[in-house]
Amino acid sequence: MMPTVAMVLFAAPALATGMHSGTHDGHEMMIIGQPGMAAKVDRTIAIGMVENEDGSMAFDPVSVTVKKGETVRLAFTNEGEYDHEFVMDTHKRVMKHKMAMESMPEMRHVDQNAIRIGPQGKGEIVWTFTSPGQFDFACLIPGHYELGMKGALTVTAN
Ligand SMILES: [Cu+2]
Repeated sequence: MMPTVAMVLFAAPALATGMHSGTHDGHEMMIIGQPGMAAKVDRTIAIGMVENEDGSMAFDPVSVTVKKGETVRLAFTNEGEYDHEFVMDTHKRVMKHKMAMESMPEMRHVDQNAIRIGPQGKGEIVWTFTSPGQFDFACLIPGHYELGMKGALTVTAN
């Protein structure tokens, strides 16, 4: 397990300014976890972003299972001809983010739990999963979710 040093660092300014608990400089403590250190990576999971001939889009694989405390390199390959993104969060927060993206289509994620990748591009997120539970991942570029770009992320307790 990673020590929760960030939690301590975030607590004081949040209280001092009356900001929403856990928010500091636009970064929130997320229940799904926190950015991990490359040196601590336990394993790599390759995730493709795929455009199918029938017009549907998908992640490959569509479900990912990790363990609480595990640091994983999520290695993305955009195999298509459009930009795609990956965001992982609670279902509720993914849906909230989806609505924001639909009202501001040019919005770019600056969140650490998200990445946007151009056609034929590659990218990665190194992440430490800190809470067991059921989470979503999705591409929230307008229309892509409906075309199939969503998946399930399970964090097991051990
Ligand atoms: Cu997409």
